[in-house]
Amino acid sequence: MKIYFAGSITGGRDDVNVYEQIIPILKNYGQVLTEHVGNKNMDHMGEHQTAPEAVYSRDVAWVDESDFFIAEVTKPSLGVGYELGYAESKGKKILCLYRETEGRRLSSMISGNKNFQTVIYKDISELLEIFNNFLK
Ligand code: 6IA
Repeated sequence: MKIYFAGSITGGRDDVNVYEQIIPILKNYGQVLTEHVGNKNMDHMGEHQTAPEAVYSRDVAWVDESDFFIAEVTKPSLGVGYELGYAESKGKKILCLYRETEGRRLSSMISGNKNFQTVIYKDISELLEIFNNFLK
């Protein structure tokens, strides 16, 4: 089972600690194609050595070959939004994870899309049950 995990990179690395905790949990279910998203050494400037065209083609190919698409959407990211639309167009099974944040709201383009399963959580410990149900 191949899982594409999406999280903000250029959009800001505020939640990298969260991504870093989620990825090992997902690895219990299958292969996570995008482990670098949780890599603290990759800052908001991304992979400096890799050309944007190469990042784009590789990531799109990974979405194509993934069985499940999971996005942590608390920190808004253009790239994650694009990937979500792309994954939807490819008929992927999609889960969005969002932590309620005071003074902010999740975009209606995510919360209002019936093709996305959107889950609001407070603590990483809640995700196990969510993944058990989603990754069937
Ligand atoms: O717009 P963002 O950068 O926040 O988009 C993040 C999402 O796009 C993640 O889910 C990744 O799958 C993908 N992504 C964006 N940039 C990269 C990247 N390096 N390396 C890997 N995946 C990425 C960016 C390098 C660039 C600054 C030259």
